[in-house]
Amino acid sequence: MFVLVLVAMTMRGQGDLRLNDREYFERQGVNVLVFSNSFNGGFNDEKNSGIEIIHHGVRTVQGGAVRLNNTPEQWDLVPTMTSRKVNKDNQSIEVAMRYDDYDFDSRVVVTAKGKAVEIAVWLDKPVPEKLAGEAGFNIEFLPSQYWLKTFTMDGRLGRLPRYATSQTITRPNSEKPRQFKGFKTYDDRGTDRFIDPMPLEIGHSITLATDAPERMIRVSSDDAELKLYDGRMLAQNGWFVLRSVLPKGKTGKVVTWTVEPYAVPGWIREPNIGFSQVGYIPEQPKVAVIELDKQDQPLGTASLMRILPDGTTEEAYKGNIQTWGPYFKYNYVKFDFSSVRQPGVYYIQYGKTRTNDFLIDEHVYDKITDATTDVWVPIHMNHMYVNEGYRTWHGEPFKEGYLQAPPTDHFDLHHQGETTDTKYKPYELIPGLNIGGFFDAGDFDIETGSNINVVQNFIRTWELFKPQRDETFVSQKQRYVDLHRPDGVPDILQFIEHGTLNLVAQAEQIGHMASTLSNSILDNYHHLGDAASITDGLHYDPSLKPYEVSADGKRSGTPDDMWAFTTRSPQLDLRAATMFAAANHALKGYNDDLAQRALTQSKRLMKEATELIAQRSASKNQQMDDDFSWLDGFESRNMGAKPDKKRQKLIERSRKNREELGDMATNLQLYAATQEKQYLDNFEKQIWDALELNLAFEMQTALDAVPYMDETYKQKLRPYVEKYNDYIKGFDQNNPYGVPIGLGNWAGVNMVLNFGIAVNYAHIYFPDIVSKDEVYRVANWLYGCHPYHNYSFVAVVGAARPKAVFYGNNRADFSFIPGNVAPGLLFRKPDHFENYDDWPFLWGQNEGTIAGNTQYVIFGSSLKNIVTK
Ligand SMILES: [Ca+2]
Ligand SMILES: [Ca+2]
Ligand SMILES: [Ca+2]
Repeated sequence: MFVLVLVAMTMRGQGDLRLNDREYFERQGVNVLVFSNSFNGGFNDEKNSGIEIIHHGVRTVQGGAVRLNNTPEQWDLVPTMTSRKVNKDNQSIEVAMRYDDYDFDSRVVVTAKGKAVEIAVWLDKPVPEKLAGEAGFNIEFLPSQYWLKTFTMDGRLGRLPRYATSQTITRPNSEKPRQFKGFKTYDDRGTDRFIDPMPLEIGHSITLATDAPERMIRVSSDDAELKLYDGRMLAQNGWFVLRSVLPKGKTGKVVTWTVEPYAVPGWIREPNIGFSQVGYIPEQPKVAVIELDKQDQPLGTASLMRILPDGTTEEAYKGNIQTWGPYFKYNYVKFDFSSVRQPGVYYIQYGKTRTNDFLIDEHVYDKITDATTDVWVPIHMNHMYVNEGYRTWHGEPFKEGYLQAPPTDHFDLHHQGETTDTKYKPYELIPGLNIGGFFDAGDFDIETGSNINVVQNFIRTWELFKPQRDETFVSQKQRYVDLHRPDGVPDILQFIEHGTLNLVAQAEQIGHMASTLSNSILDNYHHLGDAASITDGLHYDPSLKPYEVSADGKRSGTPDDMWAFTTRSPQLDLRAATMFAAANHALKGYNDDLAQRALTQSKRLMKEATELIAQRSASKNQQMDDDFSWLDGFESRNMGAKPDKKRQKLIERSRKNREELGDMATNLQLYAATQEKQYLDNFEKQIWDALELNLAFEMQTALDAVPYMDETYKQKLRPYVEKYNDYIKGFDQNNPYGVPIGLGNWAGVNMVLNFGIAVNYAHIYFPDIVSKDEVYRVANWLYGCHPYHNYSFVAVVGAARPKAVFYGNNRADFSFIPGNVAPGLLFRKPDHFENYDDWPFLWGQNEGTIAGNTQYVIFGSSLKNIVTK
């Protein structure tokens, strides 16, 4: 038996695709994943699911599934995976998927066949009549890795286009498969027809990237026609699509493909040397983390090379490589060159791999917040015209204001409940909301929760560090912002004012906080371009025909006005109350009128929300807490084992205290604003339980209180900070990079930034417990010491190699807005980290948000403060 097995093993080709322990097909250079990541439906097609191929380290293929469109867009229907069976004996994975909207089931079986996989689609019942000719098996290829590459289809040569310029037809809307919740991604301009792309090529055997071995892949089918499409014809974030339409009236094995990704013989992934692209100050720890292919043999040493002023180089330091070990799919080693302190220009040489150069210098962190505050933030100011030199970033958006949302569902995870909770009728204009506020990064709505965070983040920066920087002209009267034009007012104060203006208007006009001020129609939600052209600036008048304008030029029949989603959430009101109290404090002496309005709303909302929370059932509160935790990126909050009895008691007491006394962070801010001692007492009655319950999460609030408290408080906090220091150091064992790494569908820079800010504050107030060396952990990670590549996640001044593309509102230009902070590394199950730097469109890895980027301002300001001391 043993001999037979041995023979069988040797007969199986060296380097054939085989199912591994993580349930995907693997050979060196090729991973074929079959629904390790399934379509989750949140934002529908996120280009992250189905059958995926990681080809020589890059995820170049995804979306393998039965789909209902030639080139599916986001918001086209995605299948639900109803079962997934891994069969090691057959070397196959079978996935069943279903479209509930059409009562349509199918199965896909992927089987290893030598260096290829066979993909077969099985039907137990024929394709439903309504989908005949529409349902097909698709896979999608990453445009930025395939454009300008050659291909052959049945021997005919071609080159994949850099630009979307293939042919299309239009068809009646009645033939279009339903989109997500019945929304429409397109404005058909009254034609009642949708656009359908035509194939670039049709045949039975295609080889893509014949000129690039690392991307070369062959797909053939005897029983079905292969059609190649360009998904960018409908949407800038589309991919190249290869598909076979499922035959009508047939059951059984209806489509069979053979897919063979080419593997470069002897290929080993190039080491990824993670280091800070911003550089290092002389005294700080300097440790590069080197990510290695598991087939790679670690070297014994690496060198730090110095570039001399005459252009020659010398070896500044040679040191041993230390092993960290495996983490997910790669192996990690470290190179510590902390002993090098001489200012200069350096690079790291590890075997044949040489990094780009970086600085060691006293001043490397001096400008780390400038691009964010001078450029990124002002560009995201809503309801303003924003100019920079010769360029207009956007005109004044949403001049027609916001209408009361009717009870409705939404495409950006908002919904308006049964009642509006306001005095306004559905579609009625709510006056005064088109003022202030910040765009939600990749889209142009006002997410109230994020805007609250923005104002709070600026206030924290202002109160602690008082940055006087003035590089921005802001005129609320002219509704005009001009970059790089000082106007005598510190920019941070103007940003606090701008955010507060919108939020106070919400509280005053609506009576409580709106969950969001957002698009009413999907076809302008995905807008890319000038924000001022999203709506027509005219009030919607349903008595006019679509696209018709009234004689006085003030109203139109185009239903494009934005909506206010007003379902009342006392939790959100509480958060607003906290922020308003702080805003009062910050704005006093600069804009006294706004400061007073903020305080009035703070006290009212605090009282009403606390009463409302007490009224509503505990289970409902929990539900809402969960809803908001997603927005904040605080998923970790709800993680952990089922609480024991003692913990359960603590939770009960905390909830009761919160109901009676109000949120503790709110109380702290109210104290800061009013100096009324009762707020401080309310805070102190809650903070210790909170620290017992969730030290990592609550440490920041505890530290925020230090400036207002006496020495006794600080002494009582000491043991918690000691525990927190253990928590910080624990990350050295958790992963090679020493920071919390998120594994969610959003890459989680918020979590890393929260951690970084808390560490910085802990060091500022307790330098004898949390040492200065700890404050560089998050800086290193952000500026390039992380998996996948070593580019700075922040488009920061000083970085030698910042990321080149972000999911900002200019993403269709494959560009970015200076100062942006990417979420970072997107984790794809079961073991792949990713951050595309040639493809901006995946929000989970490349979208900088207003909350995250202003958190970064606090982080950067506190780091600068520590370093320059
Ligand atoms: Ca949004
Ligand atoms: Ca200014
Ligand atoms: Ca309008």
